[in-house]
Amino acid sequence: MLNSASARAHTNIALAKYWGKRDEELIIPMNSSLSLTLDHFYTDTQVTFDDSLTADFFELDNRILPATKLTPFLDLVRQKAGIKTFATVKSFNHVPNQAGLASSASAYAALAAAASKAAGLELTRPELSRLARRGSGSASRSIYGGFVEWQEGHDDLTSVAVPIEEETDWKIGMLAIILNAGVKKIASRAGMQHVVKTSPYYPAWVKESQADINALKQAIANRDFTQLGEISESNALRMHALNLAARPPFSYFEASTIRAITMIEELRAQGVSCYYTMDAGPNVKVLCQEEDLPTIKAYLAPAFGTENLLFARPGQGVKFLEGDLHG
Ligand code: 2P0
Repeated sequence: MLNSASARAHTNIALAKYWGKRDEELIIPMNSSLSLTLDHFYTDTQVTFDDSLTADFFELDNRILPATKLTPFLDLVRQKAGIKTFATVKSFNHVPNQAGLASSASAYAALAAAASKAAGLELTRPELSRLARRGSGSASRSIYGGFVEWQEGHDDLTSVAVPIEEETDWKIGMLAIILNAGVKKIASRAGMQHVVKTSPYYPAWVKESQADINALKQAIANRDFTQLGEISESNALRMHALNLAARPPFSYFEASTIRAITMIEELRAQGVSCYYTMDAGPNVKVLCQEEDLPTIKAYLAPAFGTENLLFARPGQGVKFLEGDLHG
C-alpha cells in the first residue's frame, strides 16, 4: 500500500484563550475558547502510508526530525482506519518560526486532514477538529476559517470547534510584533498545567471565559471592533495574571513586551483603535482594522523594525492539496 494525501491549514490567534486542561490525554480544556484563523501563516503537510517502512518518518522544511511526537498521533489515525502501515510525513511551515504564533495549531490541523485522507478515512470537519485536538488543543480551531469557537464539551465527542463566521468580510487583522525569536521559556503544555494546579485565580478565569466568549460573539455579530478589542485584551491579561499568581510564579513577558503594550496604549490615547494580545511567549499581537494599519506600522516601526511587523488577515479553514509537496 502506498497512499498519499496533502493538506494546508492556517494558524489562529485566540481572542478568548485556552489555558488549562480537564483531561490531559484527550485534551479536553477547562474552558471554551474563541479564535480568528489567519491567512498569512500556514502549514502544508503530505502524509504517505507506505508498506515498505519499518517506522514513521518526519521531515520538516526538508530537514529530517525524530517522529517521536507524531507516532502517537498517527497511531490514532491507524486505529480509526484499521491499518498498521507506517508513514512518511513531510511538512513545510509557512509560520515564521520566530513569530510566536503557535505553529502546532496549523501543524496538527494539516496533519489530521492529510493523515486521515491518506489512510482512506473520509472524516467530516467536526471529526477532523476532534482528531486535530488530540495533537494540540488549539489545532481543533484551525480546521475552520474566520471566527471559530472551540466548545469545551465534556468528552472526546463533545469537545469540538464550530465555525462562528467562516468567511468574514470584516476588514480586520492582526499585526504580530516580533520581539524575541528565541525558544519559549516554558512550553504551553507545562505552563497551563502548573497554573491549573497552583493559581488561586483559576476558578475566576474559567467563569469569566464564558462571559468573554458571549461578549465576543456579540461584538462579531454587531461588527463592534471596540468591544472585540477590549474583551480580547482583557482576556489575554487575565491569562497572564494566572501565570503571575501561580506558585512558583512565571511570566512570558519581557521588557520589550511591556514596551510594545505601552506603545499600543499610546496609540489608543491618540484615537487609533488597536488592542494587544499575547500568548505563551513575549511577542505582542495587535488587533486592528485594516484602515488603521499604516498609522500603527508607522508608529511601531522605529522601535521594532518594519521587518519585525507581520500582518495577517482572516484566513480559511483546512483544505486538501493536489500532487506532491515541494515546499
Ligand atoms: C490559545 N495557547 O488558545 C492558547 C493561548 C497559548 C496561549 O493554545 O498542550 O499548543 O498542545 O493542547 O494548543 C497553545 O497551546 O497546547 C495555546 P496543547 P497548544 O491559543
